Amino acid sequence: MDFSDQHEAQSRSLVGIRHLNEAHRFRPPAVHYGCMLLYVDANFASPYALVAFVSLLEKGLTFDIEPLDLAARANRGPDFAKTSITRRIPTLVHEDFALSESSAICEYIDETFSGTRLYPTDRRDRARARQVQAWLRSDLMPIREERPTFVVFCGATRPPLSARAREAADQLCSAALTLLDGRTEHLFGDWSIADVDLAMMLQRLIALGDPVPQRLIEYATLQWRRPTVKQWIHHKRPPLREY
Ligand SMILES: N[C@@H](CCC(=O)N[C@@H](CS)C(=O)NCC(=O)O)C(=O)O
Repeated sequence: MDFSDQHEAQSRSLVGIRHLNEAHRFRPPAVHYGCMLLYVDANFASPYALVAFVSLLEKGLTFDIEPLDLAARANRGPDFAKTSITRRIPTLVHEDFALSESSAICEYIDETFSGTRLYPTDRRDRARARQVQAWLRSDLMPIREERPTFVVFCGATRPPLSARAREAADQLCSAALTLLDGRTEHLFGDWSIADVDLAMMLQRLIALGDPVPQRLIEYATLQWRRPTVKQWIHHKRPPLREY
C-alpha cells in the first residue's frame, strides 16, 4: 500500500466516508503528515470553508475534500455528527483529530505545519488579525443576510441593500480603510489569512455593484488574484441550491 492508498484507507476508516473522487484531491504529498480531509459545502460558497481550504493550500498540504449538500441537511445526519461536534462546515479531519470553526482550523494549521505563515509573526499584528476574523464572524449581520456569498461564487442576485445593510456596509468600509491605512497590498505587510476574510466580506458588496471605495475594490481584487484563493473561486460547482 503506498502513501496515497494508506491515506485513503485512513480517511475512510476514520470518518466512514465514501471513496473520495480523484477530482477532489489536491497535490501529491511531499512529506508524510497523516491523512487530511476537509468537509466543505457542496456549492463551494461557504466563506468559512474558503479560509480553511486556502490555509491548507498555502501550506502546500495534500488533502481530500468531502462536499456536503447543506440544502439537503447532509451535515445533520448521524455520520457527520460522529465527526463534527457542532455539525458545521468547515470541519477538518487530521489523522484522528476533527476540528470545526474556521478560525480555529486556520490557527491549528498554522501551528502544525511549516510553509507560508497564515498569521503575522508580530504579536500585536497577530492579535489584530484574530480581531478582524472574530469581528467578521460576529458582526455585520445585515451584509451577511442580504449579500450571502452565493452572490460572489454562484451568480445569485439580490435586491438593493436595506438601510440597515447600507449602514453595516459603511461600517465595514470605514473599518477596512482604517485597517489598510499606510499599508499597500495586505493588512499586515505580508499576506495573512485575515486578508482573505476581509476581502471576502468586501466581495459580497462588490459582486452586485454596491458602493465600495476604489481603494477597497483594488484591495479585494488583488486578494482574489491569489492562486490559492483562485482555486476556490474556480472550483467546479453544481447548480445552486441555497441553504
Ligand atoms: N463560525 C463558524 C461558522 C460556520 C458556518 O456557519 N457554517 C455553515 C455553512 S457557511 C454551516 O455549517 N451551515 C449548516 C448548518 O449550520 O446546519 C466558522 O467560522 O466555521
